[in-house]
Amino acid sequence: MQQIKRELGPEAIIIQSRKVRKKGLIGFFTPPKVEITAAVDLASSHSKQDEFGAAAEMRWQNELGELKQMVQQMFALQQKQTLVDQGPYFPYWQHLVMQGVEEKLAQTMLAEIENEYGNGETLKDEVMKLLLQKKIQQKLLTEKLPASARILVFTGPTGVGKTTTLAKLAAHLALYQKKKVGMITIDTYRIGAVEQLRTYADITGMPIEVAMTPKDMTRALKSLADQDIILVDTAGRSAKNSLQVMELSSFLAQLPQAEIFLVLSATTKTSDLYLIVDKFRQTGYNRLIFTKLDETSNYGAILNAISFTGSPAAYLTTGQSVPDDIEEADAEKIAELILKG
Ligand SMILES: Nc1nc2c(ncn2[C@@H]2O[C@H](COP(=O)(O)OP(=O)(O)OP(=O)(O)O)[C@@H](O)[C@H]2O)c(=O)[nH]1
Ligand SMILES: [Mg+2]
Repeated sequence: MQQIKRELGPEAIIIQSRKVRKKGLIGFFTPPKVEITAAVDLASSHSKQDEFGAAAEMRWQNELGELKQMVQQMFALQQKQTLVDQGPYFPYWQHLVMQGVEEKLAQTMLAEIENEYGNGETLKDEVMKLLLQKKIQQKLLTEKLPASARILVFTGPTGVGKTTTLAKLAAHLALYQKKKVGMITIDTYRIGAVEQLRTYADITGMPIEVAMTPKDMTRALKSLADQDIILVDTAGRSAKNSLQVMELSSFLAQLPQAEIFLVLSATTKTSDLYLIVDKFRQTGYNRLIFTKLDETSNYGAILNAISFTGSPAAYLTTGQSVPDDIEEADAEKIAELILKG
């Protein structure tokens, strides 16, 4: 059988075998021989080989894919382990994560520092702190309001401090920049919302308009035409209610030139912030405001939201007091907060 397979290949089959003796007397004294007839079905052997080849190739490709994935996972794990579990930068990573900075972002920042400045040596603690401060600052986009800004809209989830922040900013613009400030509210949804803003308007003597519909917005804007700057308050919308967010977006479509703030609370957990910033994207917000910094000691969510959206932060608010508890967003200060906790 081995001889047949050697000569004809693994597909060979035995068709016939028989014992043969040499003819004549001598045949009785010598052992019988075996005569084998073997054949190969070339057609079926080829197609089988093709099948075998295709299946083998697929198996190879699968195995190769699995192997590639394994190598990638091992590489990622190794990177994480050297950096996080065993590496000298573990305490920094741990601190950032405790501050609410997303694990991956913390890891990226430390890896970037190591690549940029490490030269294969462990960086000293003082140097590391400075570099980390710089790195966080780099990721924290902040942007002041352009001088040309005329219509400012405050959007965001419920209860984050939109109306309060609007009132704080209105007072600042009027007091320190001597601007003529007008207010519009489209929050006719919540009982007392109009009154809340009207109270601020009355105290500061600013004109206020209420817009019930997107069309009404044009009228409200016209009646405030002689104001330098107009602040628009909107109803808090749940990121999980698509209809509410769409309705708000159609209102804002009437204000193509507006600066749209997405107001976020620094106390909101990162996974919820991601949902909010994604859902509100259709409103066209171009700046973020973080409120209630006084109510948390974890400032990582601010960094996460900025780096996730790529939108800069314009203001931070640090308490309920109108108009005092508001400041322009400063990357250096936020980075310090994240580092000091
Ligand atoms: N601690 C703290 N409280 C704040 C801050 N900003 C606003 N608040 C409070 O948060 C609560 C809600 O504020 P609002 O301004 O009414 O919030 P809103 O986003 O307009 O709420 P809705 O219009 O209902 O969606 C109020 O009690 C504010 O005083 C802040 O920076 N720190
Ligand atoms: Mg409000």
